[in-house]
Amino acid sequence: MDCIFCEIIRGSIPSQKVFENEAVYAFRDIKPCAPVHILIVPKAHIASADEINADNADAVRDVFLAIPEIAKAAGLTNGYRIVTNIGEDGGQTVKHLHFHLLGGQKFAEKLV
Ligand code: DGP
Repeated sequence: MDCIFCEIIRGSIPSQKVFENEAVYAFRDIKPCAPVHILIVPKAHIASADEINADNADAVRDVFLAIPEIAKAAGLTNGYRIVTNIGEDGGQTVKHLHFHLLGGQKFAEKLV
């Protein structure tokens, strides 16, 4: 399977890793949209949040357990935003479930 994030997790494509455990990998986004822009991905290949089910939901749990540690290590003591894009209308470009951790600024726009 051709998946750029699986290759990043394997190390065959280089990345600026900020966190790793047995289930989760986190690295700096190549096109940052904020002073801190980290991608947090489960190591298991899941195409998007639309593919989450009872058999693979642990991957999401593992990601969210890692988020506070990643945010703290990035110095985000005043809050941050987590975003996941899903499918065409959601603007997803990489078909491996990932969560954008955005911070280091106060976001002016509130989508929701
Ligand atoms: P999304 O549009 O939600 O699917 O986000 C995909 C993000 O992945 C986008 O912000 C750019 C980032 N990205 C794509 N290719 C690479 C890569 O090779 N390395 C890194 N670090 N980030 C990448």
